[in-house]
Amino acid sequence: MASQRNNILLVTVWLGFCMEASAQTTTRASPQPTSQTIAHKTGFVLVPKGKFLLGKAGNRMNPLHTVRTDSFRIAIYETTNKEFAAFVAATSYITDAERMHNAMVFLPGLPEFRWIQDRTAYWRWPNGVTRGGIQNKMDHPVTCISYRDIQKYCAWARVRLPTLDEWEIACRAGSKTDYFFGSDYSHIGEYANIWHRHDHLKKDLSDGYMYTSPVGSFKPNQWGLYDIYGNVFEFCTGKTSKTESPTSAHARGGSWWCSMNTCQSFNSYSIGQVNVHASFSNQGFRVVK
Ligand SMILES: [Ca+2]
Repeated sequence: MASQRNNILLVTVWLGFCMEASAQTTTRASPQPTSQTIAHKTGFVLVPKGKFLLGKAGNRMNPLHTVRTDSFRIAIYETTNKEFAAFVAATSYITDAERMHNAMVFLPGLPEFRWIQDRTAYWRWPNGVTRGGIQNKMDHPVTCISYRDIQKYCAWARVRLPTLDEWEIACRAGSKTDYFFGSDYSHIGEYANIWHRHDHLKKDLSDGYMYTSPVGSFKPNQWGLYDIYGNVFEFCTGKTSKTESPTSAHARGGSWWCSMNTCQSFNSYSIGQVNVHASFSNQGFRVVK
């Protein structure tokens, strides 16, 4: 019970950060690589080294800041159930949710910001065993995996998570606005699987998917990256302050659960926060190499 309370607190804190981050309104400028330098190779986009202005004026977790980065390649798609299944088949890895029975899931009808702990949920049953598995969802992003689980996957696959800055550089694709497609929120449904209803009391199937969608189901950003917003929150490495807890991890881009009235994190600057051992059915990842 204490664990459940802690997880509820975690999601509340995490989503609270999302709300705070997304409440800011100023835009920034950032230089962008030319389109000729962006090459698509075997599922990755090459981002050349450069100097970028990221963040948002007034945002506590992600203020305006300039970074210089080396080139990196970032996956076009979020990591899928099929890819994670290959990792588990090769290593017999047992995830945090399987060991700790602490996965948090969502059901329509819950008040805003409330999720429930389901001891049966883990990546093969991301919403609990009574709500179906991933048999027909192998091309969906893997969920119910923790930040610690992802470190093990990345070591096996010889990839890594993007840093907070790398993720934002790739997300923005040279854009200077709150969204890579501009400042008009009304276009979000073209690019992202999100929650379109005012609240979460009833199902929302208005874009075809209440939970996750197959990766690449919506339009990509300017650099050809799909599901940068929505579908699942994407874990990144790095901290937002020197005093941050070592048990804190960050994820970006919002998820299928996020609506304009709740977390709002389907944008280029918001940074979410969650415990490194927590598992949610709206959290996943995208890799870099
Ligand atoms: Ca949706």
